[in-house]
Amino acid sequence: KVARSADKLLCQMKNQSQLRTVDGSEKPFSSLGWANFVPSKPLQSWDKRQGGKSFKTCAVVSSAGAILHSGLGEEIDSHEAVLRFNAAPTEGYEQDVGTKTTIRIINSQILANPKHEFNTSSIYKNIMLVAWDPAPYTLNLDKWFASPDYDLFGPYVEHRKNHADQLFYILHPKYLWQLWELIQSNTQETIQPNPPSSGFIGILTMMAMCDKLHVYEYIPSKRQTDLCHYHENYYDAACTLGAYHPLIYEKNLIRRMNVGSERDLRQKGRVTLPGFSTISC
Ligand code: NCC
Repeated sequence: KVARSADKLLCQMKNQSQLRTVDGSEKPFSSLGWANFVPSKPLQSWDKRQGGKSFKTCAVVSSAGAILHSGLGEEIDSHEAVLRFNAAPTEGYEQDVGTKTTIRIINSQILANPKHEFNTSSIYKNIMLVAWDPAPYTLNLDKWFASPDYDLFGPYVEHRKNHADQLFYILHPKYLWQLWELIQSNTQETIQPNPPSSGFIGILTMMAMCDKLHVYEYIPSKRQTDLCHYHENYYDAACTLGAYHPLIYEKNLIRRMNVGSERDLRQKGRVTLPGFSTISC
């Protein structure tokens, strides 16, 4: 039941993950007038399944230490869109991670913790931002609004008011738990109901928004290391294998969907995935 072929898996992902953001149509957001300050161009505008216009080629760049000394910068920059995570910088690491950033997926800590300087740091400017926070599994939006994991709502509203032109979305928790279900339904073990990592969320989001994508150093290459991030001198194997997030299961799933070669995986840490719009189920 659990061992599915790549095609079946891809179809399951395509059919059971509906890209969705907080758009102000539901309570409590509707009563608070959110419909007026979320971007008028929805994230679904890039999802061909929902009538949008997708990116042709995309790169997803994990923050893993193993990308150091990869020399992949130029290759990464050659994609139409590049997705990065949280506070991962490009400055000083251009040779290995590239210079281009089109979208950043940020968890709610980035918005809530002053150390990230969300309002002033240049890494969050002139790009598309997609934030997430793990709502209760029950999807009670009132509860979520009253007590998110880290307070992202205040900073989000503030940022929307000051930078109305910047595309900035909050993923709908329903979407996050759909992704979790996809991981669980393809895993023999029982997984804790903790949300997927930004990495998995970013990959699935890009499968909805791109015709083709390359994911770098999410599945470790031959450069695998305990160095947590390429930009930080901190060592912990859990960054790669997981503690809170069901990382090992996410990664198994992505590995099983890879349509690229084993050589690219080993040498570059590169997985190739088709966009949802290009697969017929
Ligand atoms: O570390 P983080 O993740 O920002 O990494 C982004 C994504 O890259 C992949 N990754 C990272 C390191 C590594 N050695 N191997 C990897 O495969 C993962 O897919 C990861 O999701 C997150 O997912 O949001 C996370 O965020 C950090 C932290 O909140 C932010 O970096 C902001 O400082 C979390 N760390 C802590 O809370 C201490 C991490 O658990 C998950």
